[in-house]
Amino acid sequence: IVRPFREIPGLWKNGAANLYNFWKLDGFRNLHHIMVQNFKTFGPIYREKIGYYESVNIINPEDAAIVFKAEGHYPKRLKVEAWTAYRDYRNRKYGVLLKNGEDWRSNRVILNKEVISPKVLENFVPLLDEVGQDFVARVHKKIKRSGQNKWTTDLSQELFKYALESVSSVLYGERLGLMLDYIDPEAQHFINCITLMFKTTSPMLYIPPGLLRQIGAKVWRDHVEAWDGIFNQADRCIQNIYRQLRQETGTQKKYPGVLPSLLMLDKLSIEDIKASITELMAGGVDTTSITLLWTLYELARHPNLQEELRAEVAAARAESQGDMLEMLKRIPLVKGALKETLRLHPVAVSLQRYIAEDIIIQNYHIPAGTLVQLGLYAMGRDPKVFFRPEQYLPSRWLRTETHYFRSLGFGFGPRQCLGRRIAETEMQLFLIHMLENFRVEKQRYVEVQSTFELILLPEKPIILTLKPL
Ligand code: HEM
Ligand code: 2DC
Repeated sequence: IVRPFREIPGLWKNGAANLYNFWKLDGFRNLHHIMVQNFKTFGPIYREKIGYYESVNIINPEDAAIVFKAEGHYPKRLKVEAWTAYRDYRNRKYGVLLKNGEDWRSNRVILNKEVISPKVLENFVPLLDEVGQDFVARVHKKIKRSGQNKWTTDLSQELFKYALESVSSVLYGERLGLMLDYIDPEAQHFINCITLMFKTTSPMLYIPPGLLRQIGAKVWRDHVEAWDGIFNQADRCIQNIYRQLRQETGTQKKYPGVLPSLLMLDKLSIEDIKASITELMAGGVDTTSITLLWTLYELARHPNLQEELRAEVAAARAESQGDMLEMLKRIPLVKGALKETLRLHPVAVSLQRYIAEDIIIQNYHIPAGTLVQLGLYAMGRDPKVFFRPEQYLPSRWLRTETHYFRSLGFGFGPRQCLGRRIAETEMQLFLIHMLENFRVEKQRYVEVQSTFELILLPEKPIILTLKPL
């Protein structure tokens, strides 16, 4: 017999009291650990209310499958109110990230063709490969300058620049020049604004931004400043391309980039294009760079695995004879490593959907309209889901274990990450070039945990040593 919704275990009766406890546990930075703890206490399903934010939480892949099958025609995830509040405040349009319903679908269909369909890969690969090569050249230079035949550093700033250079080259078909010694201070400001934007978002998941704005709270002011910086820089890039495009005559054969393609296609309004391009540019920095940093960290901790990956890359290089598109088809273990990184160190602590129809999970009835969250971080570390979850084993993605609804780092279905192809290609090319050029080592034995700043980040700097092969 199916049990009713109100019998789902958990703390959902007093949102204010729960928010207070959450704050005492430093939940703003520990959301991922709190979720793991809640699944331990309540089992594979629990209901929760923190402040005004109410949800049902699940951890099993089979239950995730039920949720995604009930996501309906217009899948909707948790509304990040801080982000919509900023746009409403500044009278800016929502892009694909924040749109919903038919407006979302019609924009997304057009963007899919230019950003995530398999056919765009051949356009992206040469652009991203060039950035990868430049990154490696930059590291070689740093090593030379050190005079020690190695470079020991916290790579995060370098990786932010790599990620922004990569996503910009694809979006605008142009280089920003961030792999050079002296970079545009505006670009550095943009990078800082994205980090600040994420950091100031997390408290506003639980405390309404409208309220914080009324009382003139610092987080709201910082958040506005951060988005202002992001939009100003994106506007400059977009205007620049727009101007060039109007001056150009005749058609070139070369792939012009996502933005020029969208402008020439003329299916979305300029305002819609601007809104989504800005989101893509902002979404393309911290996500891939942090995932790459975690991957290098894991490779430094597992030297034998690192050699295995290097061998795979060398073989792929030999077999594909310089054809990068071919090479990318021959590196399953590198791809497994990236999946393994996202399993243990996901960017998104959870995936969420407002379900479109009633469903039954763990024998509980859940009515249509409920916000259901899959605890992605908790699932990745659950021994019932992954054999020896504490081990970093890229080969688990090759065969043996079942993969059914287990590889969800980029979300699922028509609402999955729009930047997925860019992210995957950019990260694969990065690892190829790094493995071909350097050995990655780590100083001492230090465990680095995650901290939640809307996305999950390393709680302290990760210091790595790069040595030429
Ligand atoms: C959405 C993860 C990189 C742009 C998402 C979602 C996840 C995610 C989990 C929500 C999906 C869902 O609800 O099913 C990641 C990870 C990345 C990454 C793990 C890298 C390792 C990027 C990049 C871009 C980007 C590079 C831009 C170039 C977006 C956008 C959405 C999104 C625009 C919203 C799509 C929509 O609502 O239709 N991402 N992302 N992401 N991501 Fe990413
Ligand atoms: C954060 O409880 C935790 O890809 C919340 O590139 C639920 C939640 C909702 C939406 C998620 C967010 C979490 C994490 C960051 C995500 C976001 C949707 C898109 C965004 C996953 C899990 C991200 C990083 C985008 C950001 C693009 C933006 C900056 C323009």
